Amino acid sequence: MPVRTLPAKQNDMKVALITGITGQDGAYLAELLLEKGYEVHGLKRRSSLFNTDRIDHLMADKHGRKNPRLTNHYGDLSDSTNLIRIIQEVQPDEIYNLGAMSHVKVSFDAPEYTADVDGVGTLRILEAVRLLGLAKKTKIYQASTSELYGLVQEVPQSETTPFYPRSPYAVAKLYGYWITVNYREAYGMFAVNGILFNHESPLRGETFVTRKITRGVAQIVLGMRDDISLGNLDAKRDWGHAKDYVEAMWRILQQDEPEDFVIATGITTTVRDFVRLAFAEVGVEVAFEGEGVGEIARVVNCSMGEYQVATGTIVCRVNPAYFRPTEVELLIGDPTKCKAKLGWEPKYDLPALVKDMMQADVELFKRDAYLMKGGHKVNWQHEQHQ
Ligand code: NDP
Ligand code: GDR
Repeated sequence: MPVRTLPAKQNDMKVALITGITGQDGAYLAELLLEKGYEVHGLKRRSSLFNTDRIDHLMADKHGRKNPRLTNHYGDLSDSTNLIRIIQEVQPDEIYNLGAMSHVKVSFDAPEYTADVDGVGTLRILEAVRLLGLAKKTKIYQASTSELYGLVQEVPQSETTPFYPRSPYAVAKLYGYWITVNYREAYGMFAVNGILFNHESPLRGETFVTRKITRGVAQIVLGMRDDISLGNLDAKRDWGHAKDYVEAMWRILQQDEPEDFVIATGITTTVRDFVRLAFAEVGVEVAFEGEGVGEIARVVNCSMGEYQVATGTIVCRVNPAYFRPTEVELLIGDPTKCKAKLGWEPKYDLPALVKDMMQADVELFKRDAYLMKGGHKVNWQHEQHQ
């Protein structure tokens, strides 16, 4: 008899399909659903390199035995027949549509692809469920975004705030939002939007600003690089922890009635202050001087013996290459509804999030710093930051 580390499928076990399972949220959500006893299926893109780093620990146990409750299927949100086949095979009770070209700045470079995957991709999921006769069985969560609010109409932003998207990404997600509402109203489907404000973690993609900062700060204090270059330091975001936000996604689908929810902390912070907090986490105090493209941050004090960066060193510069053609300046969400109806409360505040990310990135780069000191080359230098 093979030894199983996880129980075999039970008759009452819920089945979930996650698009975007290899992304930040997909990985945390898969972990959460497995803990809750679900059978989990993921939509995974074919890639020329391994792309399951974030979920490898869930796919097999330490002896290499496959997790019988987690199955990945090759597919793509641009491919209707593939989605129909997978949904037919899996017969999911819940679909979490997290797959997307999720980088706002990149969407200006690839607007048509972004519209296809983030906008029409949502339609493909909804239509597959309808065509397969699963409209009454399958609940669908659509990963909507605070980017829908775009140009400020009112603050804090709530479920009733008008949208004014400011990027091809946000316009594509606007379609995803409304087609989800439309299928709910037209066909009585349990199809809902979570309008999530920015959420981050040690698993965050390297080109989003928080992770770019925590990686850069870790590399600076480990002596691997001199500085980091960023774009708009004045942008304000309502940042939470991805672990808390996937819990909210799940709660949204456990409601009796299908409704859309804003998920946010209600606190907003500038990119500049995120930089200050990240350096402070490793005992380095920085001060900003200058303005616009001439703005820099210098080290004014180091309080931890372990990480010394010379006072006066410039550690952050502004590079207009990271500016966006149209920017979203201020996001601050109103979590009143999600707290009242979902009973959702984030466990992480911003300092706890920064601590988690900084600790992970310092640990991640210690080995590379050691190799560099020994004269070896490491491969982070050619990373493209967006
Ligand atoms: P990530 O960029 O980390 O993950 C995106 C996922 O989508 C990856 O698994 C990626 O696959 C997959 N994907 C990309 N293109 C396709 C495609 N054509 N077909 C199928 N899958 C595809 O994003 P997050 O985890 O941060 O976000 C999850 C979702 O939530 C996204 O839809 C995002 O737009 C939305 N969102 C995110 C917020 C945030 O702050 N994180 C806030 C609000 C909304 P691969 O690994 O192969 O690239
Ligand atoms: P955002 O996240 O666009 O809000 O979208 P990102 O971290 O990319 O940018 C946040 C803010 O920081 C400013 N910024 C920089 N951004 C990046 N990436 N790189 C830089 O060097 C830099 N310097 C300053 C940006 O201009 C912006 O104002 C994220 C994604 O996860 C979306 O998928 C999701 O929908 C929204 O959050 C909510």
